[in-house]
Amino acid sequence: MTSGCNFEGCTVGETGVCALEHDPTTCEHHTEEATGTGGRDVEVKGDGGASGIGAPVLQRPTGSAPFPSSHTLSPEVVSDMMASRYVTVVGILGDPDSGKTACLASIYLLVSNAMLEGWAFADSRSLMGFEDIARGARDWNAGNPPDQMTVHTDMSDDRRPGFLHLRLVRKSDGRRIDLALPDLPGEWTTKLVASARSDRLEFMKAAEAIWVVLDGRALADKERRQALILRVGQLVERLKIMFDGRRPRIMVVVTHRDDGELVEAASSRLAAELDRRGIEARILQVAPFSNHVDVKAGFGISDLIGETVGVARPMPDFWPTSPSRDGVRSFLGYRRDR
Ligand SMILES: Nc1nc2c(ncn2[C@@H]2O[C@H](COP(=O)(O)OP(=O)(O)OP(=O)(O)O)[C@@H](O)[C@H]2O)c(=O)[nH]1
Ligand SMILES: [Mg+2]
Repeated sequence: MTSGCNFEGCTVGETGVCALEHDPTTCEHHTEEATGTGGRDVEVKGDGGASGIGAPVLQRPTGSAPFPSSHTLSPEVVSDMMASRYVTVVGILGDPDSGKTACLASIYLLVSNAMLEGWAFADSRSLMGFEDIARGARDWNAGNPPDQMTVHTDMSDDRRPGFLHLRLVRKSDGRRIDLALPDLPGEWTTKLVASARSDRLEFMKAAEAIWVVLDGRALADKERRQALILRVGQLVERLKIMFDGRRPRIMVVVTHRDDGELVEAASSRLAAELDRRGIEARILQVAPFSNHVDVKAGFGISDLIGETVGVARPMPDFWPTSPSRDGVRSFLGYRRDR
């Protein structure tokens, strides 16, 4: 006897076919169990048992969620990207409030408005990360810009950097470049200078360029200038130890260009300090944002990108043509004169 029927051997509950070839609904052996819902359904429910009610309808996936929890990319994601294409990793150092995040927000705002001179947007794997840092600059109050375009950077994980990714196309030659730009808190730099803490800056060993971001207002101020220049000297000493030989290109990025051009006294002392430490570095003045009409927001940013990527090496002539000369057995003579 099975469900739906009390006749020995009848499987109408499972198969819907009556062993006595009766109409299952009128058969005398038919039992209530099979009516309405049908015996098969009853059996299926029986599998799950009463405990199946309210249980999850989908099985839990075995792998972890593919989306990163933060809007920036983890070093592992950047490393995977580097396995498949050439990525220019940039190390961005500088004291708190020097303008590191402002530079990144400005790059994003310029490129997203097609205003980054010489460059066009191609892709980004961290658009939400860029949105997060650029959002402050959009919150204008009745036509007045916010007091702070960007806010102090806080890391969700104080041990690992978070990266922003941007793929740009250089308009002059169509070259595509992938940039991995970390938005680090200024404390990481102060700790590196003060106590040589460099474990969380390990990623910089893969960096092609390092931006040392300085607040232009501190350089302009005679009282603060010397202390800042000395700290830059100490920072480059730390970098020399970290890199031990092969050093990425170092660029000194001076923000707040909108408050005035870097005075000669400041730039020459800064250059002398770098020279004294045996470091070759370009000094670039930028204004990611601007409070003055005569200097446009985004001043110097496209130069900063150009300098970071470096000059394109000229391609060697793959198959140089040489003019044919009469009376010379060119085939036999080929390469003899090279
Ligand atoms: N007008 C003007 N404001 C700037 C410039 N550079 C940075 N700022 C502002 O200075 C403030 C500090 O800049 P941030 O980029 O947040 O500084 P940070 O180096 O990222 O600081 P931490 O995250 O604390 O390490 C922000 O309000 C910026 O909008 C600039 O060139 N001109
Ligand atoms: Mg910041």
